[in-house]
Amino acid sequence: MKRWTVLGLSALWVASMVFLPVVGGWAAEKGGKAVTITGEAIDMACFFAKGAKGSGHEKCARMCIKGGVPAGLLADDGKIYILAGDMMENPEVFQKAKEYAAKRVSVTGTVIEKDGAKLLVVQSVQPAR
Ligand SMILES: [Cu+2]
Repeated sequence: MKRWTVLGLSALWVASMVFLPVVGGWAAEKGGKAVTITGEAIDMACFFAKGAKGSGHEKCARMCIKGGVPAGLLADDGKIYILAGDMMENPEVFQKAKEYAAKRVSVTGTVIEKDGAKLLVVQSVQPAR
């Protein structure tokens, strides 16, 4: 990872820790409809910087996500979602989602779109068939 990427994503991560509880509560309040999206759990740093994904990148993806890089979902239709946890309702599921780095998963949750970015608030996650 390039240094600026690490710095930028670290800042994003810090911001996410501050705002996610608010976002999670907001999603629940709005009664957003849950959807299930299948794809690969990616580490956003390496994917954005060099398109890294797949089983050959699993070790790095695990390390990046464990180190605080945001986890994302590269959906089968090519769309990219930032994975977020509902820290008030369901924090352990988000932690579980991060363990699937570089694996195919089906994530159920609510999608919040803002200025072209898509956030997927994880309600449940399971290995994709
Ligand atoms: Cu990586």
